[in-house]
Amino acid sequence: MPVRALIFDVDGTLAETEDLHRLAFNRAFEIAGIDWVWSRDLYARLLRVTGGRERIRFYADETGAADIDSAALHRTKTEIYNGFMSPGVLELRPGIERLIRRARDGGLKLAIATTTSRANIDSLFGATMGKGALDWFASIRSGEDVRNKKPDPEVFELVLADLDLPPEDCIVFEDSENGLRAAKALSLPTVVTPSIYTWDNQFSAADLVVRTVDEPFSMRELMPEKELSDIPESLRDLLFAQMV
Ligand code: XBP
Ligand code: MG
Repeated sequence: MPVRALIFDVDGTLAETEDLHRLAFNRAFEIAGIDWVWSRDLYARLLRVTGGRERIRFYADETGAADIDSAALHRTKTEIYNGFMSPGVLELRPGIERLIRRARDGGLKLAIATTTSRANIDSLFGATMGKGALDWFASIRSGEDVRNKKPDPEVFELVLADLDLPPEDCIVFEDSENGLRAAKALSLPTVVTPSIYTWDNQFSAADLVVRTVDEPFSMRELMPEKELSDIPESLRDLLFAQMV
Protein backbone atom coordinates (compact mmCIF):
# COMPACT_ATOMS: atom_id res chain seq x y z
CA MET A 1 0.00 0.00 0.00
CA PRO A 2 1.67 3.27 -1.08
CA VAL A 3 1.75 6.20 1.31
CA ARG A 4 -0.89 8.82 0.52
CA ALA A 5 -0.33 11.38 3.28
CA LEU A 6 2.31 12.65 5.69
CA ILE A 7 1.14 14.02 9.04
CA PHE A 8 3.55 16.23 10.97
CA ASP A 9 3.73 17.19 14.63
CA VAL A 10 5.13 20.72 15.09
CA ASP A 11 7.13 21.39 18.27
CA GLY A 12 10.28 19.30 18.35
CA THR A 13 9.49 17.64 15.00
CA LEU A 14 9.46 20.43 12.42
CA ALA A 15 11.90 22.51 14.49
CA GLU A 16 13.51 22.62 17.92
CA THR A 17 11.02 25.17 19.24
CA GLU A 18 10.67 24.07 22.84
CA ASP A 19 13.44 26.21 24.30
CA LEU A 20 11.85 29.27 22.70
CA HIS A 21 8.55 28.25 24.31
CA ARG A 22 10.37 27.96 27.66
CA LEU A 23 11.83 31.46 27.32
CA ALA A 24 8.39 32.83 26.39
CA PHE A 25 6.81 31.21 29.47
CA ASN A 26 9.51 32.72 31.69
CA ARG A 27 9.05 36.18 30.15
CA ALA A 28 5.27 35.94 30.65
CA PHE A 29 5.82 35.05 34.33
CA GLU A 30 8.19 38.00 34.72
CA ILE A 31 5.72 40.45 33.14
CA ALA A 32 2.96 39.18 35.44
CA GLY A 33 5.21 39.63 38.49
CA ILE A 34 5.28 35.90 39.22
CA ASP A 35 8.63 34.68 40.56
CA TRP A 36 8.71 31.42 38.58
CA VAL A 37 11.70 30.60 36.38
CA TRP A 38 11.46 27.33 34.46
CA SER A 39 14.94 25.85 34.05
CA ARG A 40 15.65 23.39 31.23
CA ASP A 41 15.56 20.45 33.69
CA LEU A 42 12.25 21.56 35.12
CA TYR A 43 10.82 22.22 31.64
CA ALA A 44 11.83 18.73 30.48
CA ARG A 45 9.70 17.31 33.29
CA LEU A 46 6.83 19.74 32.68
CA LEU A 47 6.71 18.81 28.97
CA ARG A 48 5.05 15.57 30.05
CA VAL A 49 1.99 17.81 30.41
CA THR A 50 0.95 18.72 26.87
CA GLY A 51 -0.42 22.19 26.12
CA GLY A 52 1.03 25.40 27.50
CA ARG A 53 -2.07 26.45 29.46
CA GLU A 54 -2.36 22.99 30.99
CA ARG A 55 1.37 23.08 31.82
CA ILE A 56 0.97 26.37 33.71
CA ARG A 57 -2.08 25.01 35.57
CA PHE A 58 -0.20 21.82 36.48
CA TYR A 59 2.76 23.78 37.88
CA ALA A 60 0.46 26.15 39.80
CA ASP A 61 -1.26 23.14 41.39
CA GLU A 62 2.06 21.48 42.13
CA THR A 63 3.46 24.58 43.84
CA GLY A 64 0.21 25.50 45.61
CA ALA A 65 -0.23 28.77 43.68
CA ALA A 66 -4.03 28.75 43.63
CA ASP A 67 -4.57 32.32 42.32
CA ILE A 68 -2.73 31.88 39.01
CA ASP A 69 -4.77 32.82 35.88
CA SER A 70 -3.40 30.17 33.53
CA ALA A 71 -5.48 31.33 30.53
CA ALA A 72 -4.28 34.96 30.77
CA LEU A 73 -0.68 33.91 31.35
CA HIS A 74 -0.83 31.59 28.37
CA ARG A 75 -2.23 34.33 26.11
CA THR A 76 0.72 36.55 27.06
CA LYS A 77 3.13 33.66 26.52
CA THR A 78 1.72 33.04 23.03
CA GLU A 79 2.14 36.73 22.08
CA ILE A 80 5.72 36.72 23.36
CA TYR A 81 6.56 33.48 21.56
CA ASN A 82 5.22 34.82 18.28
CA GLY A 83 7.18 38.02 18.82
CA PHE A 84 10.35 35.97 19.26
CA MET A 85 9.69 33.93 16.10
CA SER A 86 11.27 35.70 13.15
CA PRO A 87 13.49 34.62 10.22
CA GLY A 88 16.90 33.45 11.43
CA VAL A 89 15.78 32.69 15.00
CA LEU A 90 15.65 28.98 14.23
CA GLU A 91 15.65 26.58 11.30
CA LEU A 92 13.52 23.61 10.41
CA ARG A 93 15.16 20.33 11.46
CA PRO A 94 17.43 18.70 8.85
CA GLY A 95 15.55 17.19 5.92
CA ILE A 96 12.11 18.52 6.91
CA GLU A 97 11.74 21.14 4.18
CA ARG A 98 13.01 18.70 1.56
CA LEU A 99 10.60 16.00 2.75
CA ILE A 100 7.63 18.41 2.65
CA ARG A 101 8.54 19.74 -0.82
CA ARG A 102 9.11 16.28 -2.24
CA ALA A 103 5.90 14.92 -0.77
CA ARG A 104 3.98 17.82 -2.30
CA ASP A 105 5.67 17.40 -5.69
CA GLY A 106 4.94 13.66 -5.52
CA GLY A 107 1.22 14.26 -4.98
CA LEU A 108 1.07 13.17 -1.34
CA LYS A 109 -1.35 14.92 0.97
CA LEU A 110 0.18 16.91 3.82
CA ALA A 111 -1.23 17.52 7.29
CA ILE A 112 -0.33 18.97 10.67
CA ALA A 113 -1.48 17.42 13.95
CA THR A 114 -0.17 19.35 16.92
CA THR A 115 -0.85 20.36 20.48
CA THR A 116 0.57 23.83 19.99
CA SER A 117 -1.57 26.93 19.35
CA ARG A 118 -2.50 27.81 15.75
CA ALA A 119 -0.64 31.16 15.91
CA ASN A 120 2.57 29.24 16.65
CA ILE A 121 2.23 27.19 13.45
CA ASP A 122 1.75 30.36 11.38
CA SER A 123 4.74 32.11 12.95
CA LEU A 124 7.02 29.08 12.54
CA PHE A 125 6.22 28.85 8.82
CA GLY A 126 6.49 32.63 8.51
CA ALA A 127 10.01 32.43 9.93
CA THR A 128 11.10 29.42 7.84
CA MET A 129 9.42 28.14 4.64
CA GLY A 130 7.06 31.11 4.36
CA LYS A 131 3.38 31.25 5.36
CA GLY A 132 2.35 30.38 1.78
CA ALA A 133 3.63 26.82 2.34
CA LEU A 134 0.74 26.27 4.75
CA ASP A 135 -1.58 26.27 1.72
CA TRP A 136 -0.01 22.92 0.76
CA PHE A 137 -1.51 21.30 3.86
CA ALA A 138 -4.91 19.69 3.36
CA SER A 139 -5.47 19.58 7.12
CA ILE A 140 -4.03 21.70 9.94
CA ARG A 141 -5.28 20.79 13.39
CA SER A 142 -3.94 22.44 16.54
CA GLY A 143 -4.51 22.40 20.28
CA GLU A 144 -7.40 24.81 19.78
CA ASP A 145 -9.38 22.23 17.76
CA VAL A 146 -9.50 19.54 20.44
CA ARG A 147 -10.97 18.95 23.85
CA ASN A 148 -8.26 16.45 24.77
CA LYS A 149 -4.64 17.02 23.80
CA LYS A 150 -2.03 14.34 23.06
CA PRO A 151 -1.55 11.58 24.23
CA ASP A 152 -5.27 11.53 23.46
CA PRO A 153 -5.66 10.68 19.74
CA GLU A 154 -8.36 13.34 19.11
CA VAL A 155 -6.15 15.60 16.97
CA PHE A 156 -5.22 12.65 14.72
CA GLU A 157 -8.89 11.62 14.46
CA LEU A 158 -9.70 15.11 13.15
CA VAL A 159 -6.83 15.02 10.65
CA LEU A 160 -7.80 11.58 9.33
CA ALA A 161 -11.40 12.76 8.89
CA ASP A 162 -10.17 15.88 7.02
CA LEU A 163 -7.93 13.78 4.78
CA ASP A 164 -10.61 11.10 4.36
CA LEU A 165 -7.94 8.40 4.58
CA PRO A 166 -7.50 5.31 6.73
CA PRO A 167 -4.52 5.28 9.17
CA GLU A 168 -2.56 2.73 7.12
CA ASP A 169 -2.34 5.17 4.18
CA CYS A 170 -0.54 7.78 6.29
CA ILE A 171 2.80 8.27 8.00
CA VAL A 172 3.09 10.36 11.15
CA PHE A 173 6.26 12.24 12.16
CA GLU A 174 6.60 12.83 15.90
CA ASP A 175 9.31 13.66 18.44
CA SER A 176 7.67 12.75 21.76
CA GLU A 177 6.24 9.80 23.62
CA ASN A 178 2.95 11.67 24.13
CA GLY A 179 2.69 12.20 20.37
CA LEU A 180 3.65 8.60 19.63
CA ARG A 181 1.01 7.30 22.04
CA ALA A 182 -1.64 9.49 20.39
CA ALA A 183 -0.72 8.24 16.92
CA LYS A 184 -0.46 4.61 17.96
CA ALA A 185 -3.90 4.73 19.63
CA LEU A 186 -5.14 4.86 16.00
CA SER A 187 -2.50 2.42 14.68
CA LEU A 188 -0.89 5.15 12.56
CA PRO A 189 2.54 4.21 11.15
CA THR A 190 4.91 6.54 13.01
CA VAL A 191 8.48 7.76 12.54
CA VAL A 192 10.04 9.34 15.62
CA THR A 193 12.86 11.88 15.46
CA PRO A 194 13.71 12.49 19.14
CA SER A 195 14.28 16.16 19.97
CA ILE A 196 16.45 17.90 22.56
CA TYR A 197 13.71 17.69 25.19
CA THR A 198 12.48 14.15 24.43
CA TRP A 199 15.70 12.13 24.19
CA ASP A 200 14.80 10.05 27.26
CA ASN A 201 11.21 9.29 26.20
CA GLN A 202 10.12 5.72 25.47
CA PHE A 203 9.79 5.05 21.73
CA SER A 204 9.55 1.25 21.48
CA ALA A 205 6.08 1.50 19.85
CA ALA A 206 7.52 3.50 16.90
CA ASP A 207 7.84 1.93 13.45
CA LEU A 208 11.12 3.76 13.02
CA VAL A 209 13.27 5.97 15.24
CA VAL A 210 15.82 8.09 13.37
CA ARG A 211 17.92 11.04 14.39
CA THR A 212 16.59 13.20 11.57
CA VAL A 213 14.46 12.46 8.51
CA ASP A 214 17.44 12.86 6.19
CA GLU A 215 19.61 10.19 7.80
CA PRO A 216 17.39 7.12 8.04
CA PHE A 217 20.33 4.79 8.31
CA SER A 218 21.00 5.78 11.89
CA MET A 219 18.31 3.19 12.72
CA ARG A 220 20.85 0.57 13.80
CA GLU A 221 22.01 2.89 16.54
CA LEU A 222 18.57 4.01 17.66
CA MET A 223 16.67 0.74 17.18
CA PRO A 224 19.28 -2.01 17.68
CA GLU A 225 16.60 -4.69 18.09
CA LYS A 226 14.92 -3.99 14.71
CA GLU A 227 15.69 -5.47 11.30
CA LEU A 228 15.15 -3.48 8.12
CA SER A 229 12.39 -5.96 7.22
CA ASP A 230 10.51 -4.91 10.39
CA ILE A 231 9.98 -1.44 8.92
CA PRO A 232 6.72 -1.19 6.92
CA GLU A 233 7.48 -1.22 3.21
CA SER A 234 5.66 2.04 2.49
CA LEU A 235 7.80 3.73 5.10
CA ARG A 236 11.00 2.27 3.72
CA ASP A 237 10.07 3.41 0.20
CA LEU A 238 9.49 6.94 1.41
CA LEU A 239 12.72 7.17 3.38
CA PHE A 240 14.83 5.58 0.67
CA ALA A 241 13.39 8.09 -1.80
CA GLN A 242 14.34 10.88 0.58
CA MET A 243 18.00 9.82 0.33
CA VAL A 244 18.42 10.18 -3.43
C1 XBP B 1 4.17 20.40 22.20
C2 XBP B 1 3.50 21.07 23.34
C3 XBP B 1 3.07 22.48 23.24
C4 XBP B 1 4.14 23.56 23.30
C5 XBP B 1 3.56 24.90 23.62
O1 XBP B 1 3.18 20.12 21.24
O2 XBP B 1 3.25 20.42 24.32
O3 XBP B 1 2.24 22.68 24.34
O4 XBP B 1 5.08 23.22 24.31
O5 XBP B 1 2.50 25.28 22.84
P1 XBP B 1 3.45 19.40 19.81
P2 XBP B 1 1.25 26.07 23.51
O6 XBP B 1 4.78 18.74 19.87
O7 XBP B 1 2.30 18.43 19.70
O8 XBP B 1 3.39 20.45 18.75
O9 XBP B 1 1.81 26.95 24.60
O10 XBP B 1 0.65 26.86 22.37
O11 XBP B 1 0.29 25.06 24.07
MG1 MG C 1 6.31 17.49 19.50
